[in-house]
Amino acid sequence: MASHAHEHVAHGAHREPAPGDSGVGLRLLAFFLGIAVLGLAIFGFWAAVSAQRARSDARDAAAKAVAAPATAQAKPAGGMGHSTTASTPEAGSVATPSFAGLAPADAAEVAAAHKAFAAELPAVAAGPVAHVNLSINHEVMEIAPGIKYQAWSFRNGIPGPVIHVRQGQLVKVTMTNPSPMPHSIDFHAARIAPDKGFVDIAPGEKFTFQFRANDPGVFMYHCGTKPVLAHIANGMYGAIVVDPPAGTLPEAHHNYVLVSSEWYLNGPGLKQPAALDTTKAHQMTPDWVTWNGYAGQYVSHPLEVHPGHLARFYVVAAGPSLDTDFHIVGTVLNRGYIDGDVKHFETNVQTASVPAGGSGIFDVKIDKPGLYPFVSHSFASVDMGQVGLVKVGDVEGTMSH
Ligand SMILES: [Cu+2]
Repeated sequence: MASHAHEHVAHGAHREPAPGDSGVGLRLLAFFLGIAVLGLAIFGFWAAVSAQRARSDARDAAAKAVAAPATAQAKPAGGMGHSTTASTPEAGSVATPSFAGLAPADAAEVAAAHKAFAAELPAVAAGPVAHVNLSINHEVMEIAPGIKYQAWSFRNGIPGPVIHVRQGQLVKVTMTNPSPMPHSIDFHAARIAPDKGFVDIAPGEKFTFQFRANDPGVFMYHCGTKPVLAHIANGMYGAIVVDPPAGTLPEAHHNYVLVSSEWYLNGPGLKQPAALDTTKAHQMTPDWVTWNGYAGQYVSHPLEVHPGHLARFYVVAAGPSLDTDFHIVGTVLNRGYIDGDVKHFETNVQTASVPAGGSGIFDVKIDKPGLYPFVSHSFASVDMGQVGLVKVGDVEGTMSH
């Protein structure tokens, strides 16, 4: 009975038209169609005017670019480097050509001699407080065999040092800035007012702040000084691993940290160091894409794993702008802790999306000895250097340490 009453009310509420209402319905329809036609006419007029305007803007921009190509390119950073960091390049600026894949004649020897960034997760900080000391550097770094870049870093190397702490530990960060411009540090692992913790540190100054690492997982840290795009693109990023209590994750035999990032060059970087091409960075058309800051370094120096042992990969996509589609060729990831959420995981993952500014923890056991490439399955990134090898067991076929 109650249901009948309900039905009745519902019916009334919907006001379905009675047969005699059809004339009213048609008039309403005609009215709304009339409004729609008028709207389309107005939109059409607006679109035509906009297109006309866009064409004329494009002509102006093209004329400017042709007239003054020199202003369109970022200048080498040199001392201050401010000229390379404009967040908004001049309207109509054009990117330098692609320098992807350039290599000197002795690239293979250079790659073999390069000391690979240590991907092994360092030991966890002991005691109740984890002290993190960072000193900003402006320095020329190699980002691919024979390719030099005017980089900014947190401590002699790109990415910055891997920080490894326990959940609940206090992280005390001391940062000095001997460089000629302001820098800062933004920890994605921290819950802290950014205007208190992530402040700009002036040249010559020292700054200390602390936060409690209450959220377990793996997180990005980076310089947050404007323009952030330039500070990240120049190398100011790293990873912090916050261990959950023992037993939360299965015990892994191998722990590797991989930070992906892309590089936008205003020159080849072969003879002279390249610097940032802001236009390329805006267009997200990198020249190089890397694991731990150097193209292909784990092809010549593979990450070693024992057959059948659990290997864990902590992956952070530093960007500044591209995501990483983590994939290991020849296997399936047993578990994917998406964005480093240690409480939940997906099983049997072929490719895991790691967003720029995000992360993932990936567990895999590989039984059969061999060489297994790890990539971002966005294959343009592979061509630009984002490939390494997992060497399972004692196998031949690549250069060793
Ligand atoms: Cu910075």
